[in-house]
Amino acid sequence: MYFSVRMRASLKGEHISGQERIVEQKELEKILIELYRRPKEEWDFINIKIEKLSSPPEVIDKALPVKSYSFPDVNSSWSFVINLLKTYHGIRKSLTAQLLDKLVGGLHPKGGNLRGAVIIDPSTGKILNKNPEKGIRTILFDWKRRENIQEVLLKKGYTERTVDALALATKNIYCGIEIELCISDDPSYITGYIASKKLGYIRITPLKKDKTPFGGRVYFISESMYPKIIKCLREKAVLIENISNLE
Ligand code: PML
Repeated sequence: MYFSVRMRASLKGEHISGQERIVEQKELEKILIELYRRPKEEWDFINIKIEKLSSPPEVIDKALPVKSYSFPDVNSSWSFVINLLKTYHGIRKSLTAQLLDKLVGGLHPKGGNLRGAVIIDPSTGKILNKNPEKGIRTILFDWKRRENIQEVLLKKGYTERTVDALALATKNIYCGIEIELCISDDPSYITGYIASKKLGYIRITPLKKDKTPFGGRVYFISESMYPKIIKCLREKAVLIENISNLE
């Protein structure tokens, strides 16, 4: 029997920390304490939600392969992303440039960050979210043996954010998202990534200037796939067994 456990913490209405876990019943109490202790910053609200899964999660053998690139400045990183998406996915350069600009300026139509992703059809540039003020969130994903994976990734110099983002991106691509583009909304975390089946998980530093309080996620999918993919992102529970090659 498996359970989904989700934690989110905030301070004065501002999101500060969140995490997704999928665990067996015997681990439940331990994980609840872990999640309760996870927010490093001060919070005034924490929500920990436990849900029994109606069927066992799908197991994905391997996460996306990881590569890391570092550039002297944000402009060079952006050119790299724009060229990569043009070469491998035929995405118009002007569309990627516009989305990168939006990410670092805040994706919410009324200003600020959007909880969840903006969904874009790459051929038209159209925003597919039914309610543009609500982002689409990927939920129900985790590593099968999170502690081992985390230990390996941290030893190799990756961060706890990579542990979570690599699992999330792996589920996204499994559900049929063509490309994910992510810039952290943490002002001090300037590494972001693009993920796709063709490219794997490509980490890029710096994708924004230090102290920029904005970021978020863009998912590229063709409009006809929208219902099927959103259902998978929200309803399909997946556990990832292992990491692929790391660079
Ligand atoms: C990485 O270091 O692999 C990139 C992680 C981006 C995380 C986005 C976030 O959680 O804010």
